[in-house]
Parts: sequence; C-alpha cells; structure tokens
Amino acid sequence: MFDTLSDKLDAALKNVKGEGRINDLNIAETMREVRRALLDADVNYQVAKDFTNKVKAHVTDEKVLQAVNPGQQFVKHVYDELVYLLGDVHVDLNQAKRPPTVILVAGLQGAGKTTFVGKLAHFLKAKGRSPMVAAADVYRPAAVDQLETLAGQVGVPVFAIRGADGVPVKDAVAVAEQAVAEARRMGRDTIIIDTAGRLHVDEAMMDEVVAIKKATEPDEILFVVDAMTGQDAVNTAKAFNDRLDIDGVVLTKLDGDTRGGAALSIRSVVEKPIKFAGTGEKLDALTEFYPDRMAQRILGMGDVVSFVEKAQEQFDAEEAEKLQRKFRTQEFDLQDFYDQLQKIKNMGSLKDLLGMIPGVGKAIKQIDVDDEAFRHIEALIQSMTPVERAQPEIINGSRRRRIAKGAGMEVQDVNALLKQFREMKKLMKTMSKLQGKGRAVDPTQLLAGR
Ligand SMILES: Nc1nc2c(ncn2[C@@H]2O[C@H](COP(=O)(O)OP(=O)(O)OP(=O)(O)O)[C@@H](O)[C@H]2O)c(=O)[nH]1
Ligand SMILES: [Mg+2]
Repeated sequence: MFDTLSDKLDAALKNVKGEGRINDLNIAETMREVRRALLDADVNYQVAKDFTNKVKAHVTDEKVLQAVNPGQQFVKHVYDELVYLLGDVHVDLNQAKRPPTVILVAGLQGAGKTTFVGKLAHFLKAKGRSPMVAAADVYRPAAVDQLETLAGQVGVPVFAIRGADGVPVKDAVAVAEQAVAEARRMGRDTIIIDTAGRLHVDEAMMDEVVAIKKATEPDEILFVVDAMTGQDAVNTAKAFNDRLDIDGVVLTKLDGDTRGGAALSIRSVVEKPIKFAGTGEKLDALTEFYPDRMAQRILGMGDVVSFVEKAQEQFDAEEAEKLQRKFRTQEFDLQDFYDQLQKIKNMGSLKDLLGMIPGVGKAIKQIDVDDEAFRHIEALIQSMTPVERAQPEIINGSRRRRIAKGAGMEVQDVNALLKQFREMKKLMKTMSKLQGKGRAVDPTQLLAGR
C-alpha cells in the first residue's frame, strides 16, 4: 500500500533528518521533492501545492529553525499535514435514532460495492449489531446470487424480491423500500442496501440511486470507489456527491499497488470523510479509516494501533492484560512466544503484520517473509525443555546443539531464533509503552527509535 509514495517521501525527508540545522536551501529542496512525491502518487495538483506550502510555512517558523532536532520537526510537520489531508479525525457511521439504521451503498461498476456490503455486515455483526442486507442491484441475477452467497458466509439475512421464475424483479426502489420495512419488522438494527453500478457516471443510474435515497431516507450514504483509479476516483466521488450528498467514502483495493492519489485527494476535494478502506477480497479485509494511522503507514512509521487491535481480536481481554504485563516487566519467555505464534498465525499474513510495526515497515519490503518460517521457529521451541523456554539465557553451547539436533536444524538456527527473540522483547517493550499512553503515537518519538 502506497509503497512508492512512502519510499519517495522517505528519500525526500532523509536529507533533513540527519541535518543539524535547517536552512532555506534544504527546505526548498526538500519541499520540491515532497511535492514531486505527491504528484507522482497522482495527488491532485492543487492539493499537493497547498500541502507543501503549508509544511513550508511551518518549518520556516523561527522556532523550528532553532529547534534541537529540526529534521525531526520537519518530519512531524509533514506527518501533521498528511493527517489533516486525510481528514484529520476518524468519522463513524451515522446511526438512526430509531432503528433500523439505513445504509445506502453506491458507486461505479466493479468498484467493490457488493463485496463491501458483505464486509460491512461482517464488521457490524462482530460489533454485536444485527445487520441485514438488501439486493437492490436487480439487473443481473448474478448480482443477487453474489450478495446471497456473501450474506450466507457472514450469517446475516438478505432481502431480495424474485418472481415466480426465480428471476429478480426489476424494481430497485421497491426492493430497497420493502427491505427497510422488513428489517424493521424483523427487529434488525441496520439495513445495508447494495445498488447497481454502471461503467460510467450516467443519468439513468444516478436517477435510480436518487430515487432509492428518496424512498428510504438513508442515515448513511456511502460512496464506494476503487483506489486504483487515482484521480478518476476523485472525479466520480465529486459527481456522486453532487447528486447524492454522500456521508462518506469507502476506498477499496488499497491492498493493490495503488499510488495513493485518491486517498490523499478525495477528502480535500470532495470534503467528505473516508470511513472505510478495503484491503482484500476476503470478508475480514476491511479497516475503519483513521487519518493518523494511515499517515503513519505512509511515512513508514508502522501502524501500532491497528496491530494491537488485530492482536486483541485474537486474545481475550484478560489474556491480553496478562501479556501486556509480561511485556512491560520483560517476563515474556519463549513459551509465551510459542503460544502467541499460534495466535499470530490466525491473524493473517506475517508480512502484513510485521509491516505494521514501526521501523519494520521499510525493512520488510526488501525481504520475502515466508510464513513457513514459523514452522522452523515452532520446531526449535518444541525441541526445548520447559526450563529453557522460561529462561532462554541458560541456553548454552551444548544445549544449543541438542535443540538444533532435536529440530533437525543447525546451531546457527538456534542462535538466530534467540537473537530474534531478544529483539522482539525490546520491540514489545516499546510497543506496550506507546499503547499505554492510550493516544495517537507521537511520530517524533517513533522516529527517534529508528
Ligand atoms: N484486492 C481487492 N479486491 C477487491 C476489494 N473489494 C472488492 N474487490 C474485488 O473487486 C471485484 C468487484 O467487486 P464487487 O463487490 O463485485 O464490485 P461491485 O461494485 O459490486 O460491482 P458491480 O455490482 O458489478 O457494479 C471482485 O472481484 C472483488 O473480489 C478489495 O478491497 N481488494
Ligand atoms: Mg455488485
């Protein structure tokens, strides 16, 4: 996600990071490079220009010039502006005072609407809500089938109207309207309406969505857009917003090699918040959009909060607290490591997870992280005695040979594991400190640790 932009911003800021002082010359050069990085990422020209002007105004501020570490301040201003550009604060979905909350999902063909409807139902259900989905894309029978399949996987009811021949009745407004009534009757707290997309923004499609809006009075209108389409995404978002007055944007396919321009320009051009990001085809590949976390990822600072949240889904609260205490007090041992590995395996790809850790993001791109590597680590730990797992420091030369042999590996492998473990302990200590503050991570603090 945003790899090229991250690399270019990193290169642009490297110049000043190490500098003792900031002067007009390196400010001008750095700002030029930052602007080029943004334009290369397909960020709207005016947006990129405003961005660099604002950062420049901040860093030329006398205080910054005389600061102890002006380079870091420079990075902080870029970070602050990025957060602002991405919308500043996270905006939640609207909720109806009297349920059901009606969520209308619109967008161009293939943007990822139907997938998102499934993901959102999954997301809300996990939060204890009781969503229902409605198939108001009535033109292709396959569209209704697709939504029914997704709803089946999530385990939520789906509303559709089929004729006696099994073919969907071609009245999107009637489907949407009746779906809301049905959701109310069934006591569902949310109804998510999937609509048809078209290849281009055309009047017929817009009229239909507007008619659905009128008939259902949605609490939330979400515009779904493929982030890979760059500035086109911004233009269609504008067109939809002009007709529908949307409440929020959903950016899909952020997992692809999108250059990021859409994510960075949409908010300031359309003036509507990005609420969710789709990061894959699976039902759980949806994240709530937090400007600060996204900016941290773009600047290669990792995404500590998302990481911790993902971890918390796997650990129950009590267990997580126990683990946190162990991180803090450095009591975390190899047995804990082994147990956690089993959990981490359930959290997703190792590479994705590691990419969220500050400082690791950049490094991890170079290497091919092999999820199979887990298996070797597991084998080595299995080959240790309980005492060795609890007190890795007692693992001397002869123990290393025995452990390696038991796992069918070499002594170097044991050495590497023990070294990794020591480094991980350090990292966890930092992470638990950051999380303990319970607030957005201060980027200068993270950078200091790099
Ligand atoms: N990689 C990736 N693929 C996605 C994401 N969201 C959706 N897709 C894929 O994009 C394709 C289109 O998704 P749909 O949900 O069918 O799109 P749609 O907007 O409903 O399309 P129409 O109903 O034809 O207008 C599917 O192959 C999805 O699996 C995402 O976040 N990441
Ligand atoms: Mg669809």
